[in-house]
Amino acid sequence: MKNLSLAKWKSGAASPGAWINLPEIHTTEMLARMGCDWLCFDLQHGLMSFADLLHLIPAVSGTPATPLVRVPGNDAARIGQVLDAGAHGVIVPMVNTAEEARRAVAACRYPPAGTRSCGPMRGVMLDGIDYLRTANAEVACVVMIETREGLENVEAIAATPGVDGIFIGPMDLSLGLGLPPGDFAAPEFAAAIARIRAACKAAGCAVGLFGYTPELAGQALADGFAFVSVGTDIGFFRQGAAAAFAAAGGLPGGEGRTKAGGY
Ligand code: 3PY
Ligand code: MG
Repeated sequence: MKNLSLAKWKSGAASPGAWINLPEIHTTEMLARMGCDWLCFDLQHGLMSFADLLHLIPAVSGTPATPLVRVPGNDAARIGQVLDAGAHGVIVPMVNTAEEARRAVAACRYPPAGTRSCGPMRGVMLDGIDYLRTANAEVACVVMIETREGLENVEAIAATPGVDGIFIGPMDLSLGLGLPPGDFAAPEFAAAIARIRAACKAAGCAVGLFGYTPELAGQALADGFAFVSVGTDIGFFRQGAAAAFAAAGGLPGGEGRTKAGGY
């Protein structure tokens, strides 16, 4: 198994990705073929189940997009299941301490490096026994910093052996800092981002960001973030539909009744 996105994050090449919140095989496959470097299937907040994931990951096999999964929590059993289903990496939300980061890493690695149990259904189907030789180095373990406690411990979390990347959840982080939701211009928020970036740089781990708008995402990529989500399937649909109706003279009822924000 070769994780092309992880290699990019390490080399410093820009790695734009997209978030998948809907259990739709064909739109997922389309996005995977549009140049996304990676896709993240969201089992935490996305409108999909583990059973859906079993169909979504094969839909991107053979495309350039690396399949990642945001798991609902730091649960070794769930992390093992999504990796066995063919994810090349996990994004673990709400990691607050180095001990929690160690637990996430252990769940991603076979012994002696970790505690992952052996049963890689899709990995062995695609790569045979080679999967077991390569998985520990190629599976990406990404932990999310999105609370005040996580921020306070970010240096120790980033330095935890086996943490390949830190992904910033800007909405939870701004709420956790007591800022108005989405106030990404607040000085305290900017200072938090700078601290996380400095910790990642010192530890040599990649730093990623959930980009709430394509403009923020582009700025972050240009600014040196290793991996950034440019949008979500729901957001792309909403933005495309809004632009299409606007170009055709507007919606009969005005602007429409859905306000998905950055999601
Ligand atoms: C956040 O902004 O908190 C996220 O987790 C993005 O999905
Ligand atoms: Mg979050």
